[in-house]
Amino acid sequence: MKLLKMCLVVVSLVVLMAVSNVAFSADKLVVGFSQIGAESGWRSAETKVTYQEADKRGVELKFSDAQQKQENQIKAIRAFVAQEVDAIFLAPVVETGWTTVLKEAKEAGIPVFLLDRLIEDKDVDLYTSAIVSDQVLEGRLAAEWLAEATGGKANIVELQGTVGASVTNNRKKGFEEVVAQHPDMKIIHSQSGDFTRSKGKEVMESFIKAENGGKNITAMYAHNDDMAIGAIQAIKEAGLIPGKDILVVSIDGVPDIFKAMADGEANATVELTPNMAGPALDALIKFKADGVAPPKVIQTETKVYLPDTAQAEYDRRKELY
Ligand code: GZL
Repeated sequence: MKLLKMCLVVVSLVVLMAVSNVAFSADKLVVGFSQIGAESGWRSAETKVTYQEADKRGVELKFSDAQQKQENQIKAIRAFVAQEVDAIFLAPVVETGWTTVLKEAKEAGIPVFLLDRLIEDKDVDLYTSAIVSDQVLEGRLAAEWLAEATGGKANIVELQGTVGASVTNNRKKGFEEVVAQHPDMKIIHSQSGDFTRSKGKEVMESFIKAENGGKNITAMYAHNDDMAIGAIQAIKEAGLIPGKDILVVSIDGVPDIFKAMADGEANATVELTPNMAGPALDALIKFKADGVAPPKVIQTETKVYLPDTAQAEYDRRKELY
């Protein structure tokens, strides 16, 4: 009899452990993150911060690097659907081409959160929330700084981000809106550098070549700091002084642009936080807990930084990136 009781106790304990384990594992959220790639310092920082934010919240992250290819992002999303993740985070490399695959995620009952870029308005019902900055404002602030710095008189060359990306269209739109208010500010060249340092340098070299060795260029506006850093190299190799002969304004706020500003080679940057995942995870956890949909857009902060705080900002940020 005693042996029977002992067996019953052991069996109950085993069952209890199994149930609690299932309950525990069921509590651990699993998020599939389709990341664009590692094209810039900012993008790599976003990935690093996403892992940190997921760890803080006990969320399991399944990560996919698309190497800037939309077809790889689409494959990753399908894989996440097949793995029945609790949610999908997507940084969409371009605005269009998502309808079919996001419908598959929706039909599977998996909420999609967009990070740092948007998709076309017609698909607005295919994602739960977008965590993005005000990218039009970023372009406006860059142009307002430049108008102030040049007294509203400048021949500007523009290094655009990835063709077809929402952020490229928005940063261009904001910048042009302000330039249009100043008859003596002109964008004399504008071309994509695809958000990379190497392409930014290459395109800037072509602008310099087309404009009398760069002597006709007053300022360079880059949609991100990495292209600006590549352009700075091209300006120096042309025998000109970046930050002086050609003013440099860009967006992101990565450590190396603060280093360039501290060295007098860049003039202004508009900060973009790499922490899009924190607000996204908080919205997801709340959504899972109470079923209340988060706002369609969760907007992150924007701030302009100038050389006066550059060294301190560089010292502070170099650990974070
Ligand atoms: C902007 C983000 C951009 C960064 C670049 O939200 O999508 O992509 O500004 C990155 O550095 O390549």
